[in-house]
Amino acid sequence: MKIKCGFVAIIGKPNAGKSSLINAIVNEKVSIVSPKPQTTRNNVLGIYNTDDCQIVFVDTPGLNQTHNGLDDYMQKSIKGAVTDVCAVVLAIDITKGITKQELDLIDRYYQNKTPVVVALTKTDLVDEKTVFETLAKFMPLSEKCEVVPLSSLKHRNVKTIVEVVSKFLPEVDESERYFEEDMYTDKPLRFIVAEVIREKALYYLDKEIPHGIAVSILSYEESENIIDIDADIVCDKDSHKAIILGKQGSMLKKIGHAARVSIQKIVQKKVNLNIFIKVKPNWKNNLEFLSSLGYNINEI
Ligand SMILES: Nc1nc2c(ncn2[C@@H]2O[C@H](COP(=O)(O)OP(=O)(O)OP(=O)(O)O)[C@@H](O)[C@H]2O)c(=O)[nH]1
Ligand SMILES: [Mg+2]
Repeated sequence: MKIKCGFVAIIGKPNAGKSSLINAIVNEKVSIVSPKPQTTRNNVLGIYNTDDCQIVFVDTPGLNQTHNGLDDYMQKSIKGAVTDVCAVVLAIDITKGITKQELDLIDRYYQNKTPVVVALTKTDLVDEKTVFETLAKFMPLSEKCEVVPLSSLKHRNVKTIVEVVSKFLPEVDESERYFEEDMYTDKPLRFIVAEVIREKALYYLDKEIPHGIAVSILSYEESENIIDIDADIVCDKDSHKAIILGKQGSMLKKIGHAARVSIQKIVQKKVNLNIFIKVKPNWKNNLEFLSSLGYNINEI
């Protein structure tokens, strides 16, 4: 039997709603989400499987300028993601409007003959009039891209974007699926667990601190009824360590509790989670440490 099969990259500005969209498409938490920009740090796959199609969506870090080893890696991840894809989904937050950078990107992909589908995200935050007005702005671009207004939060039009994207996939023999049909991501659970801890830290911490942390899983032991996990939150400075810990450990407790609840939902098992805080100055430029986090620097 023939099926539609291929890779599709999801790109866009930080905070545009890319990770929320990939999670909504595969109906699983494959990529973490937070109100702070630059949440996603590496390419994460969300694999959409049906009997007659397999679409491998690639979530990417937000488009941004580079400053250090980690930023550089994040931007290279985007470039890596858009080579050899059947189509690109460009996520644009409808509450923010369209920028020149986004229009230029659409042009560039059009010239490269890479199909672009614009996902106008977060439509639940605006009224219908704004949706129509924004759609009207895309009318002159109808040759260059298709546009789907949607809400990942309300699961509105998520199916539609999958249908639109699937038009651009080649038909291949069923045996040529890239992944087994029951796989919905390429990342091991260990990685997702580390990311969920980072997600909660991003949620509770303010200012520059969330962007200065990494999460490293020290041990992950699964028995019949429980999973024991030890993890480090790694930060740059002693002053940050004090903030992450909070008064009498209150901040760390909040992060740990929220992470445990969320991890239990994902693994469907009781979880015992111990989090420690470590100071590792300049870790963002430490390539060996970045590799140990699962950011596969050499693969890009
Ligand atoms: N109301 C509403 N909020 C949304 C929707 N999609 C995403 N958000 C919110 O927008 C914020 C950013 O979402 P993410 O999915 O993390 O955005 P992203 O593009 O992956 O961000 P980076 O990884 O930082 O580039 C979060 O607070 C989400 O809850 C939506 O459909 N409706
Ligand atoms: Mg993201």
